[in-house]
Amino acid sequence: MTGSPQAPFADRGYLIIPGALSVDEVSGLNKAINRDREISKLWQNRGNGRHQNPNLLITTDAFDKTITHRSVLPVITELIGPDVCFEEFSVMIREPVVVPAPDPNWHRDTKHRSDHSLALRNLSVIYYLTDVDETTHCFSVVPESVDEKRSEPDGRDGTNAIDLHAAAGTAILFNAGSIHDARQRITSNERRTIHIYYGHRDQTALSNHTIFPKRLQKGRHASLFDRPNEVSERVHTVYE
Ligand SMILES: O=C(O)CCC(=O)C(=O)O
Repeated sequence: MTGSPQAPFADRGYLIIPGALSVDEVSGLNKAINRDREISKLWQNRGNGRHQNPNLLITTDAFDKTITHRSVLPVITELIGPDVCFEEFSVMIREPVVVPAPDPNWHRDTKHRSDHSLALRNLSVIYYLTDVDETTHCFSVVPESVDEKRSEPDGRDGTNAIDLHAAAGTAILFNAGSIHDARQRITSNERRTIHIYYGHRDQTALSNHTIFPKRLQKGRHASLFDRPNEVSERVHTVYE
């Protein structure tokens, strides 16, 4: 990406990186999802046609590169700071919808961090793995400036949400404290996405959704994984 990521983040709390993943990478990841769906019992049916697996990293290493990808990690590190750490990983599939699509359930995933220059407690990356436009489900987010975030807003009004349409391979980086949800549409297309969360090493873990595989704590980006959540610590102790 060109230009500093700070300005769009300060201004509206998100930015878009088109072509973050190549066509070949997208294709490889979709094949890995197809394989995983055949063998894994870790997929959760979350209702309304939403299927999600927060533990794909357990059954395959095919997604490791998306967490540390050269097109996003330097940007994430610049936004969060050098104490950035990994928090959570999942893959989501939203099925086609033939009946009137459910309304969005506007929400904020986390609080803000008022002592951070961008009020960032947690940052989320969404990779689109299928093309997303006005005929498909899309991710939708309410722009909110850093000054608004510093006042720790708690509202859940999605009236001003922006629908983000982009090609497969696009990465969306957003402040997880922003108001957002999926905008579901009547569509014959499945939408596939990867959702990754990052935070600060000095704060408590965001969740216990994802077990961190030990291999990630040994690689080139080991420091990103050196503040595991509680469930990962327990698993590592048991299987030491
Ligand atoms: O599916 C989407 O586009 C949004 C999902 C979401 O809101 C979330 O995971 O918190």
